[in-house]
Amino acid sequence: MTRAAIGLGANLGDARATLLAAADAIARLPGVAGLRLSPTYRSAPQDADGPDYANAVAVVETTLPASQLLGQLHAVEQAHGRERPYRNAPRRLDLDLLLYGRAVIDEPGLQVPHPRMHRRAFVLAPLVDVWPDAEVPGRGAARTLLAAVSGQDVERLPG
Ligand code: PH2
Ligand code: MG
Ligand code: MG
Repeated sequence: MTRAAIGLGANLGDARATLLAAADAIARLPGVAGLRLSPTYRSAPQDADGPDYANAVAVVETTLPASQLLGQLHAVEQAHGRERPYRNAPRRLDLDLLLYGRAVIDEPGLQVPHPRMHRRAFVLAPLVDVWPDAEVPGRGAARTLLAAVSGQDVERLPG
């Protein structure tokens, strides 16, 4: 079993409902167990445009290899009508494989840890909620990284 962290994001449609439905779909994947979902956060798009985002992080235990887990995440994105008209376009659902244990993977289409997660409060805040001692290989403790980006505007939504 490997512990993996998955970033969920959406800024089109009923973003919060989509994140919950996506987490449910991930929890039901064969080879995935014990999903824990963070609270949802609202933030302005970073390096992107469009409406504000809803973001959350799910932590799972999985027997799937990282590449297969990513393939399954892409299938869940597709099932929620994900389109990719241009890079960082507004989207109904974005699922990113953030961490896969302590693995460092750099293959076309599969980079773990996610190459920009260490500087994004909208990833680190929900990650620390569900995996307080998470380590980002090569970058350090998620909690320390979060403190370094505390100036970013992210708001934890109630409920
Ligand atoms: N995702 C991006 C680019 N910018 N900004 C926020 N606030 N939330 C995101 O999920 C996000 C983003 C590319 O995936
Ligand atoms: Mg993303
Ligand atoms: Mg993505």
